[in-house]
Amino acid sequence: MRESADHPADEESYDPQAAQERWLPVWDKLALNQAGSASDERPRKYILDMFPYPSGDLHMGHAEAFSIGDVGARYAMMRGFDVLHPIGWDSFGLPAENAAIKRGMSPAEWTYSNIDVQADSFHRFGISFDWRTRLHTSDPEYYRWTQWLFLRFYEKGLAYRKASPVNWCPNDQTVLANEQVIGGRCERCDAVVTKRNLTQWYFRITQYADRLLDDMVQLEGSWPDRVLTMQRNWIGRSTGAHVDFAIEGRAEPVTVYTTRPDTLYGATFFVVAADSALATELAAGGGHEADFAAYLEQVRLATDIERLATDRVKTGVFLGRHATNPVNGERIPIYAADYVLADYGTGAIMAVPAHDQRDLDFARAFDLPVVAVIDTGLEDPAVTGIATVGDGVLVNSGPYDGLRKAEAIDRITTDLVARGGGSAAVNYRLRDWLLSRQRYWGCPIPIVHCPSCGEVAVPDEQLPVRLPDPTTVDLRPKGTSPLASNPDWLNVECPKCGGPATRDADTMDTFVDSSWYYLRYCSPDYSDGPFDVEAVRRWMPVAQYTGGVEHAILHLLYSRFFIKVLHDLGMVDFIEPFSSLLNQGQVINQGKAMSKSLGNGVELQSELAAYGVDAVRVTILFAGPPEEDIDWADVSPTGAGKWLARLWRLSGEIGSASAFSVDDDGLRKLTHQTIDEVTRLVELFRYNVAIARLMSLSNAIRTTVDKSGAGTPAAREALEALAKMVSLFAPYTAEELWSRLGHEPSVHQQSWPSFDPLIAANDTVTCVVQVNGKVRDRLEVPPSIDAESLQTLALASATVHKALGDMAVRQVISRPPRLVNIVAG
Ligand code: ANZ
Ligand code: ZN
Repeated sequence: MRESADHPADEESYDPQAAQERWLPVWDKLALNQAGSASDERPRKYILDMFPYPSGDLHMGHAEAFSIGDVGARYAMMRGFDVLHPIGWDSFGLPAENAAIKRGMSPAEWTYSNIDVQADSFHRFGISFDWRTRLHTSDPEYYRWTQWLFLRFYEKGLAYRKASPVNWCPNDQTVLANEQVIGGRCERCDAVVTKRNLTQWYFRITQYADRLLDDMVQLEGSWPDRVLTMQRNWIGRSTGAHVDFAIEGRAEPVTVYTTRPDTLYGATFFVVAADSALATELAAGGGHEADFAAYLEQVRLATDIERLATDRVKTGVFLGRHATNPVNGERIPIYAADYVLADYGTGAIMAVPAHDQRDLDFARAFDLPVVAVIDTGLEDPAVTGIATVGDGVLVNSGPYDGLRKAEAIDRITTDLVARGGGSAAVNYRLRDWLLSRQRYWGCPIPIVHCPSCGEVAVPDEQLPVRLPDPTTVDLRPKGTSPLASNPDWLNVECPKCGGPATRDADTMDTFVDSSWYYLRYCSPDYSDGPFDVEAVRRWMPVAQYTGGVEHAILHLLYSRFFIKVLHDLGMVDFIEPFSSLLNQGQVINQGKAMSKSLGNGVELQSELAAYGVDAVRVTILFAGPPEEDIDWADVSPTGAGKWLARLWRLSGEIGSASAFSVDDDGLRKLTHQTIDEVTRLVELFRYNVAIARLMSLSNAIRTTVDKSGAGTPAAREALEALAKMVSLFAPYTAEELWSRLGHEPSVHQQSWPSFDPLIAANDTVTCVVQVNGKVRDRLEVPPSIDAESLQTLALASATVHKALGDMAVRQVISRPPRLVNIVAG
């Protein structure tokens, strides 16, 4: 960036901290950013950021995510939209409880003091929130409605209890959802996760599997493709058939789920999940009971992820029993093994070693026959040890020989159905949502267990079921809910019969809280329901949702599920909550995620203290497209600060000069071209390029001021437009400019600058950008562009970014207006 030798002293005179002190109280008084009322006639736009978890003060990741969201919100406001840009906290959760135990304070104290710190930081960071929306999911006024919603799900049969083997963290002493188990370990504490048989609450999300998949067509193009793919894979719909296998010595056949009924003639053995009830039943009387019992012990220690790993040595036990292959009458042995899961499909499979790698590995380990039934043109799997999974022609398959795979699937399924031995079937990888947690700091489940009435819902008028005072319960993890340790809280009258009963002592997964918070924001103080249906109708669905890709699966899937249920309950009239989604990248340092152990952490607060809010925001937004990671080692908050100081200096010169009559048509042209470009770039989320354009405009203003004087009307026009556009990225500096140009606050109440196509109409020239001699981009630029602006634009180009990859820029040769050559290596 350009150094201005003529005004060296002025650089120090812009004090960004003083600007913050000056404008924050003014903005508070003006009550900016408040969403309009029901009678507001402007078109509405709901801009949402994933709400924070109050783990401590804000960090660089928050700064990035919220800066990005803020640009969208501010832009919409300036474009005349009535904008809802709310803030709240996802304030229940295990870390608060663990921290509280460690520090000997209550989870509420820890949580709410962190929230206060974060709220204060957000306020100073200048994010355009409507603070009236502020909510905390751990407030009784909020969780009352989480409980109310749970009861509506319960009434619909969508919340139920069942006993099943669940993931158990022996350290945190709590159940974990599958997705909280990473590589067999607890996501939070890294302890090795085990299995336990427990009675737990579930939401029947599987009932919505098809709609969760099919409604994604609405999101195509406005959600990142990779998120849609992750959701699809998570739901994991597959189609195939159910096939019945007769079992010797058992009256009833056992059904298997297969996606490949065409391979039935190649089924040479049969496998049941070792931890299924069926395995225990079949093992009894088979003569291998002891082996089975020992094996089962070992299986209980493994997680599903380990069990399904293809590269794992296959283990299992023969149960001493046999099944009959329904198509050729062959007698095949039955094994129990852990690579078959108890809760997928039917928990039993026909094993086709020639065409399924896991079956083949098992067959080789146990010396079982391998019969290829699809000729794929590849070598015999029995010899190579590599199962052939592709298309081909049926062989060794009796009447079906010669058919192709797809045709064979149809024909064999039809024939099975005709004989009453099977049916077409659809299966999902998605499981029901396990929502109970055996911890204190969460939303209590509003159910009472009565010895005579069974499960009884707490009546709506008795909500919320409040958490007991933390000092009256034993918070230490012990495998049962801490809530159960307080008899005064636990023992209640049954709401139905009045007899002695006990409360359900589990609390809800915090993903329940976050599945509907965005609805509450529409009417945060509403007391007749979780949300005012009319307010939700006005604001929802969310126009722009910004947040981390770590929430690509669960939070988004659960929120989508909630909306579909609420739609079926007649409470909302749309079926997808978030019309458009943006996943920001991460802030990293020296090529690696920031971590304590690497010592490469960058503290947001110290960056803010050193450079001011605006320089940090501009640095983040200028670093690259919002989806990409930002390496803090590669960016320059100093450079951003210097640019802002230069703008500030221009505003002093232009603001105090009296206007002349001479003008500068070239600058006027550039101003209007810049407005046009920046408008388009902001709408495409190309904030970095937009900033680059604003930098070139500021260079041009400086040139005009130095050449023709600060009183040139075009210079004022340019800087006024610039102040408005910069307000998206650097709200304090923009306000300084606006006021030094002689206007009342606030620039944040101004409309987006208007663009005059007649003034902008121009002979632009095409500039070629090369990286190491290869053309990577073509830019339309004004013929009068200076070398430095051209270089900035070239370096901000997305295709140049991509071409550079990990290479460092060694030299930039900028030959305005037609060529930029970047040397990198
Ligand atoms: C025979 C077969 C032959 C299979 C073949 C595959 C290839 P997706 O697509 O994931 O739904 N399977 C069924 N239930 C299972 C369980 N509980 N645990 C582990 N594996 C199970 O996979 C369905 C396929 O996975 C089924 O089709 C079954 O193996 C296996 F050449 O049946 B297949
Ligand atoms: Zn009762």
